[in-house]
Amino acid sequence: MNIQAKLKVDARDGKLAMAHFYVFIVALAIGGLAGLLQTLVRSGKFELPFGIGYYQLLTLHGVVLALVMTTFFIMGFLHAVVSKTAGAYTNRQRTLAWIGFALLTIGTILAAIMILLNEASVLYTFYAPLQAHAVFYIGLTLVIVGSWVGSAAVFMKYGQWRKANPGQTSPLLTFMAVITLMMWDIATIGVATTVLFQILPWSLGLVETINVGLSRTLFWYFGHPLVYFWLLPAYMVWYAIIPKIIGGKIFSDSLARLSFVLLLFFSIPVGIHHQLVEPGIDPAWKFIQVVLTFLVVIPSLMTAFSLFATFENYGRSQGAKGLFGWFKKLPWGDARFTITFIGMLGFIPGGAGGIVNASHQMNALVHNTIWITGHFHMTVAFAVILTFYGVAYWLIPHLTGRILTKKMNKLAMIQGITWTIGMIFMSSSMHIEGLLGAPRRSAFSDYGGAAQAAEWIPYQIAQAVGGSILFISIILMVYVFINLAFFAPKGEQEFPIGEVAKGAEKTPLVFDNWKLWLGISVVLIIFAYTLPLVDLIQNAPPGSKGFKLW
Ligand code: HAS
Ligand code: CU
Repeated sequence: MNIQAKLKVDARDGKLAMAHFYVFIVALAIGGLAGLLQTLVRSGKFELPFGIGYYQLLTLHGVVLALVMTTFFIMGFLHAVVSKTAGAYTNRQRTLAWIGFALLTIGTILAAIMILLNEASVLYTFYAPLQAHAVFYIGLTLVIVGSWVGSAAVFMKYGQWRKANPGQTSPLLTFMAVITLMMWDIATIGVATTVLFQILPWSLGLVETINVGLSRTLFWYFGHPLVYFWLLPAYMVWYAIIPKIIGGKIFSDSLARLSFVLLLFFSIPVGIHHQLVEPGIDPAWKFIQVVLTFLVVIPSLMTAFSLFATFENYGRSQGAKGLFGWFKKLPWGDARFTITFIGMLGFIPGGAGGIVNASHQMNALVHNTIWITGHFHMTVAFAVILTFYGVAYWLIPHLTGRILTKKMNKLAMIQGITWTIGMIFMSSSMHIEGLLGAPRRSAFSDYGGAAQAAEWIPYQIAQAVGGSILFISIILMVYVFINLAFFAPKGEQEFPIGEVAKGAEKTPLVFDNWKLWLGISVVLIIFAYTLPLVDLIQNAPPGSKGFKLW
């Protein structure tokens, strides 16, 4: 075992990470409740009390879960991982990280207030010409700026490590954290640009109209890499932490790094695959970005390959025989493993659905239907979140100096399994209902008794059943979280970090060559976006005034 693996995360950095996780769990509870109520409304059997609007609730659900819960978990996780693998933060780095946390929190509160006041029922996608109160946009901008400040702490730590260890390859998890945040920082420039230069002046009333096509394109320039900002931390766990939990080895350090570098290249110049049915973008650019989208699938296939190799190598080292004998040797009783593994499994249909979405002709069938909602629940709310739960079960006790007891491990297992059942119910019915033509982002309606709409109802009821099971799972999660944070017995919970298989190749130093990686990323972005943006500005139709449809 290397020395680092024995070290605990520095106590002060541990507090920093825990602060993020407290917000994570509150966000999960609030956002989950909103989700439950939505599925109940859409079942047609329930009406919201106290004049709460369906779209207000949907905005709360989307913002609180997709933006707030994920960002807080990810920033907390990355700080913990970097402090653990590259060494404790300096005071300056830690102060920066805390400022980042404060900005995230203030921004979240501002946005939440505007949603609760029903001034911002615009769904989570800042989608012009729907227009929210300016304070909502200011709040979300602070969330982004907060993540920038937090990422500065990570970059500084990485730079310090490089200086202290010349000629050495950086720790794998720190390297992955740097790529994740680099991608995020480049991506958020898009949404920051539309918010600062278009949406804010327009929502403040300084200008009358907005260039909708341009704003949406800048939004999706960010919106696609946003989903990889959720996925990459899960990949960090799959590549570098799960091997240790099962007692195996990382299949290849270089392959893991290469797939992260490819994700940096191809995550950003693909946002137009969300706009395949929008006017104003030349079909040639849609085609090019779809090709790039298929390239971003490759590192995920590499990930699948590498995970299978890790599992199989481990099983065979334990004497497994035959094609799938290794499967039986995996530690199925360990919630840290099993829950995460189910997440990986869910990513197979989740990713396959993404490939359907990205295929132009099929996109025409599924776009704006609830199939898409099914897709992103399968990816982020299933694969990614199950992985985050799996992390919470060892990281929270590690940071609070407690342990995951057998009893809590069992509860954690039930939590993961209820989540799985709930999500399978909900997400598969969404997929099927979408193929039957049911729209996304809409409250219950029988569409004047239309026969087609009647076909959707059984699936909507199945979604409500799934939503209810998911909510039970959230209650269990909150319970286990509180136990691990405050009540579990004191002890030392391991921070599992995998080692590379013996005899594997030495990682080439080129992986720490950021000029090269950033250079290629920027060239790809300029290639994929310059002409579409120029076109959207020069040939824009008259701008749109703001709409408040709620
Ligand atoms: Fe997506 C829409 C295309 C991945 C999330 N996506 C969305 C939206 C969200 C989202 C939130 O091209 C909706 C946004 C909105 O509000 O409008 N998506 C893709 C493609 C991928 C993809 C090509 N999406 C994700 C991930 C997400 C996510 C990841 C969140 C975390 N998506 C689209 C498109 C749209 C879209 C279009 C727009 C649709 C429209 O019209 O609006 C790919 O990256 C997927 C690649 C993944 C794979 C799977 C690899 C499998 C692995 C697991 C291995 C398991 C093992 C264990 C080893 C090819 C790595 C197995 C063991 C055994 C024993 C079997
Ligand atoms: Cu996308």
